[in-house]
Amino acid sequence: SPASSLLYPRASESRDLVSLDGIWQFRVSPPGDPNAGFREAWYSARLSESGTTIPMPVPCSFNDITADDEIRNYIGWAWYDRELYVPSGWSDRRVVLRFGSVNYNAVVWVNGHSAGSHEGGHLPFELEVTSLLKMGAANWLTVAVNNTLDLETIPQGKITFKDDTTRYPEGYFEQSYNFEYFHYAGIHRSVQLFTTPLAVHIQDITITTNFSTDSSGLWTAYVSYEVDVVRSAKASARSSLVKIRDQRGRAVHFKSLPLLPKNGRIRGMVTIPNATLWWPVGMGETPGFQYTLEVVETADTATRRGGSEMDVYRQLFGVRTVTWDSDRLYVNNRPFYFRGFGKHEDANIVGRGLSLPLIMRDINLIVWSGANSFRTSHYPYAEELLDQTDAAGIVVIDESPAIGLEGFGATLLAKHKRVMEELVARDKNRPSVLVWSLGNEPQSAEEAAGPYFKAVYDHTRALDPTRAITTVVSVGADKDQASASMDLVLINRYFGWYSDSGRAEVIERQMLTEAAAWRRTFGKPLVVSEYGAGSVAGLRDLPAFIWTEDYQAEFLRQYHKAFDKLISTETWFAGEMVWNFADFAVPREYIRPQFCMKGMFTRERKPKLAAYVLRDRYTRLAELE
Ligand code: GCB
Repeated sequence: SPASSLLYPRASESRDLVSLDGIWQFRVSPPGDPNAGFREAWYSARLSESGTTIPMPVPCSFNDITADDEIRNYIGWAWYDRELYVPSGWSDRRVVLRFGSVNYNAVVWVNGHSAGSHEGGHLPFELEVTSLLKMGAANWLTVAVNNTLDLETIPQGKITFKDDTTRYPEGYFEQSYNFEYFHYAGIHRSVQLFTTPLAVHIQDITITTNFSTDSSGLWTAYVSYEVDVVRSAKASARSSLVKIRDQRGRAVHFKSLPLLPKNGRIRGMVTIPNATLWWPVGMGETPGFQYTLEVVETADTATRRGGSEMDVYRQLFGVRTVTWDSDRLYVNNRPFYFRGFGKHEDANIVGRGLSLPLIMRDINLIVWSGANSFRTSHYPYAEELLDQTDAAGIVVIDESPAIGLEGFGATLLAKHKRVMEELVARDKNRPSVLVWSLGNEPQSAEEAAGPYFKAVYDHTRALDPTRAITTVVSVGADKDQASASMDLVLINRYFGWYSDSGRAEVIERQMLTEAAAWRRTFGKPLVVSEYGAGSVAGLRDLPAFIWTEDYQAEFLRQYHKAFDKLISTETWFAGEMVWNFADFAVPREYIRPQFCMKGMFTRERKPKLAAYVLRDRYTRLAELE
């Protein structure tokens, strides 16, 4: 199954990488005829031959690029295509087409031939296209993207047809969502072609780590690895090497492995004496320290050239452990307190599209604020961002796109399990990911939510025994059916905003009462994963008034009073994450003015007053560590 292999596409001496990012051609389906492209086989030639196209950047959301309301709010099949050439030297290579993320459904053709499809935004997929590409000639690549959400997609949405033709045009429908952020769509992350040798390739690598310490305080690391190797029918194994390199590229370990006669999994364990551990920022002298596991697989070929072929892949990893008990989460046996953010992938113009400048700006602002963590609310974020959290020692709660779930039927469960497989396959080697979040704010008071979340938990636990698992909830402790199966309890609370709006004076008491109730009910570590108030940047008042920067700052201070009490009196209060890092786009609605204004930073990443309040607190908490 494709989910078992999602190694990041990395060039090496045996692997070429070609980016297909750039300006593609684009068209949405004609109004009222969503299947026109399939019926008329738009993929059988260049898209521009079956109708008008417009240029569209990839990676990017298509919504905010044009001045056209129809494209901003488009729901249905949107079509992309581009031309591409392949180096002639690729004729004896295996070629894989990889999409970092397409939201939501993607169907792909190469030169008019079906190459495969994928359901679900925010996670990568690979299609082997070796036999579909023409070397030394123009090729064209067509992608049909459908962003329609219903009760059997993850996340869910609803389509309501407005049948009253005295009030709505023929065929008019409304897409609604089980979530409160703008439903950006399109080819959101990079599209790449990469090659491997034909005779042999490294399909997957899984690394887990442990360590011991001796009387002189030196660490010995134990690095376990599994390498999935695939050889072509006629090839035979010649050699299999594993090296571990430190950050300066020095080989600290070298091992020649026994040869596998057949395709399959090679397992091994190596010891690194005097090892350097991976620590979260603020917790050790080496935040974000990583090693590289280098795998070299060589096979004798029976091809016309004879000889042998070699595949090389380099996988970063950190040496660290994650454990938990009924009080806290521990990194390398030391208790970890989350001081973090809820975030979004969201920015002007690019929407949810990959933006490296934005990623670096956000990482720098997170570090500036003194935070040590964030949650990928409400879907998996770009791998390029997680490369930076690994390297900087910023802890990640890695959330699936399962937000606002309801119904909890068998089809949804199967898809949810599949999403967790893809997420774990993609991020399992990342040291910064300490927790899997199965989803955010499901209708977890429904009876069916109990067995449903237990099933998703068990499935995820079997995929990865090494990380904590949670589901972020918003119903009351007396009603919630999900948290009983989780390792950590994460709750979202909006005292002083959605209840007692604008009344900061009741926040502290309510937060303390609430925290105690969750502890009493579940006896597990508790993290407040959302609390936040909207503010319009520049709107000020004294005394503070709802929607001003002053109220947002005061609102935070009141929560912080409660958190400080919990920190000093309770062993089980495990962290706080403010909602939200930055203002972000929301659907068409009247309670928020185009954006959720709860950011510490504006959507342009300029600080509001609250950013300084938070920074003072997080830096102080960091100093106490
Ligand atoms: C929540 C949701 C988050 C929203 C936030 C809000 O509880 O988890 O997605 O953006 O509230 O601002 O309403």
